[in-house]
Amino acid sequence: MNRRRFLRAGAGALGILHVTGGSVGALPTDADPGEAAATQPRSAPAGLIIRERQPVNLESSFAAIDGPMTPTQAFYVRNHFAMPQQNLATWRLRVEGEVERRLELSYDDVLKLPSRTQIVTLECAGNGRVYLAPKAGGVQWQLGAVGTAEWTGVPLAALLDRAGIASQAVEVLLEGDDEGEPSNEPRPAGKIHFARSLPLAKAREDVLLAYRMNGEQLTPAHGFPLRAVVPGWYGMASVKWLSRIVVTDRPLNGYYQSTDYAYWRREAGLPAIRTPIAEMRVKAQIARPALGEPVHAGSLCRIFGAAWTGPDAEVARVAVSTDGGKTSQEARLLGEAIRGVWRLWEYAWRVPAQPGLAVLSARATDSKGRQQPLEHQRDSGGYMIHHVLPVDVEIR
Ligand SMILES: Nc1nc2c(c(=O)[nH]1)N[C@H]1C(S)=C(S)[C@@H](COP(=O)(O)O)O[C@H]1N2
Ligand SMILES: [Mo]
Repeated sequence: MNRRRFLRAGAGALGILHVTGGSVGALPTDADPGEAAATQPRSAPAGLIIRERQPVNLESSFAAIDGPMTPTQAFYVRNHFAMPQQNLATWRLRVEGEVERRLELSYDDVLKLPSRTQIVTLECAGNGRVYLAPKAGGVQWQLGAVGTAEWTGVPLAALLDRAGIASQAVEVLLEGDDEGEPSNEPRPAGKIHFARSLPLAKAREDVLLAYRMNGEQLTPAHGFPLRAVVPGWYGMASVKWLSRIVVTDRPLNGYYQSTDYAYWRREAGLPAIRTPIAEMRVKAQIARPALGEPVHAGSLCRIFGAAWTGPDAEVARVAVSTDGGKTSQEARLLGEAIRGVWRLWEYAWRVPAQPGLAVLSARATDSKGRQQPLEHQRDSGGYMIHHVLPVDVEIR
């Protein structure tokens, strides 16, 4: 399915349901407009909320989504360190380790390779962290550390083929050019680069090394000149400012897949295996009405949002509840299912005639039968937050 059809499908479907009497025309641009206003300096890029200044961490307003694609200037930014200066004249991408031929490519060399264009949704593994109780450390994201863009670049598989993978290869390490001192213990001494390792099978399957985002040159914040895009995996795998690829003959256990971006997998009921976070978990988010947003008594209110899951499945259904989870109804899935891409959905809610509070929730199930849990799984720490999040709205 091409981009134009995808865009038309999403945008067209969004226009079908006409809401009368609701407050859709006067929506806040963030789930927590008060806080957004307080933390938004004049220099903030339009449509983004500052979560951290140094390093820069910005989230988009999930309540403001109005179609399947996230414009680049509204796409969340997640940085662990200061953004590295990149000089195209001296920039090189190195491919080394368990390969037959080491490669060293200039930016022009990369642009000359056969390219592919693909729509992919990225979600930060910490998206939704602010809603955890007890609180988890880290950037306090609301719903906006997720977005969907069209990426153009070189398939990682093509580069690996050029280099020639040795038979003993098992993982592919992607290293970014940014560096700094990580914060969580245990940690290595001094500065390290942001880096993540992928199993060889995933690296060869569908990973893209992108230099364009939404039809334009990749911006510095999103990894210029080159970044990985790993479909269906949480965002930490999509290494920005990519400068080195190392093929390894054993699984790596780097800081960003053991201390950080890892969780406790249980074996015989025991939290036994520290496991790197990988595939996205099935999840639906309500964009509108936003938290605390008033809706008109007796009106027809359009509840809508997006849902996504891991790379091996599609969103099969989204069940919407307007009574705190007692009963639920099927939402209508919009557009077409594309693996690795979120799917917008909507539900026409007849708002009760009596003023009061209503508790809305959405619960997604994917084509592999996986369903969102009702509670956060504590072994995941502050990551993979995909439990059902009720949204309180006021009926006026
Ligand atoms: N080099 C580098 N790559 C990185 C990061 C980083 O800090 N440095 N952050 C990762 C994380 S945690 C996420 S969620 C995504 C965010 O991509 P974005 O900033 O383009 O939205 O980039 C990933 N790639
Ligand atoms: Mo992330």
